[in-house]
Amino acid sequence: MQVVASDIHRRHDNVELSGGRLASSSEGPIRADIIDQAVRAAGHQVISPSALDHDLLTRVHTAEYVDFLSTAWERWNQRPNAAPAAMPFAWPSRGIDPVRPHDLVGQLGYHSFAADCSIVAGTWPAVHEAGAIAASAADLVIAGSLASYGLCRPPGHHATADQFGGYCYLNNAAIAAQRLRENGHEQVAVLDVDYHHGNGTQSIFYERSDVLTVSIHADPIDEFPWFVGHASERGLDDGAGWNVNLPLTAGTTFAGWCAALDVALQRVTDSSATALVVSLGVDTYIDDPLGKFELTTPDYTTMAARIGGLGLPTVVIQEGGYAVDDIGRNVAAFLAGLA
Ligand code: SP5
Ligand code: ZN
Repeated sequence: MQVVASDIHRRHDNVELSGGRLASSSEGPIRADIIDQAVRAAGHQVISPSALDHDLLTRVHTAEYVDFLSTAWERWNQRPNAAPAAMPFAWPSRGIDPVRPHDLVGQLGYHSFAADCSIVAGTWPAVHEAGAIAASAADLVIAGSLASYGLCRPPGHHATADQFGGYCYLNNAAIAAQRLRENGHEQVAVLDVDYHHGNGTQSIFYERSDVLTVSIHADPIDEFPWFVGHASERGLDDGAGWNVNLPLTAGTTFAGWCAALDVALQRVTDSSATALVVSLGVDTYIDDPLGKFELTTPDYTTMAARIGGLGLPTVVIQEGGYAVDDIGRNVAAFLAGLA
């Protein structure tokens, strides 16, 4: 399978607020480096991305947000005694439509929903490159490949049209889906198998019927992103019926997970999609430090074979997965099942 990857991700190496302390992020450069090694060892061909089309980016994210993200570090670093990571400490109040503040710190809160993310000097180049990787992976499928894999880092599925959070800044899977939509695929489906709910992808396509969004994830009543991801969220207006959430409880094994996959695959089939984007998080792994599901390495091969059984051209986009010792073999196991 063709893999799109880049070393530029290494420039994004930041901190997160975790358990009341600032700590080195669980979403570190080592993740993508280990995946890169594993896919090369498995014999996949690795290519570099093409330049990202700025207009495509601003059809997924607001121009205001893209402008904010691309300049936030520079603006932060001009402040006296600037810390090495830009972070918000206040967010919009519930029930009040927020006015966008002028001040950078206010804008950091306006454009985010969680403090597991911070912006460092290399964040923008890395997140922009991840977006380019997603678009290029979609281009491979548009050009006729049956499957491609975008080794995106940082991940993207939590990022909404104008907010970062959950280690995500630009929504790579949404960029891939939008690219497919604009190049011959009238109906696209996004299947999110990351442990966490894909709130950003849901939000971006919530009022659209041309992109079906389906997410299998830990029930937000017990897990990040806490406030979104319930089964009752089904889409709005034109998008009514075009979002499917399949929340599962802690301790879910592959058998339980597969029951949700059956529902997800049936809905994708019913949508008449001609192309599929998979948001591949391997934080469903039994030893993942952030997740509480119990999938094993061979389960990823079975999962991918079942997804491949749809017979749809498929763009796989890397999302989470924090058991770094096993992340390479878990991703390789998935790609082997799809091939
Ligand atoms: C893409 C993705 O999987 N994002 C997940 C974001 C979850 N962020 C909050 C996690 C808080 C866990 N803090 C414990 C860190 C242990 N090193
Ligand atoms: Zn996750």
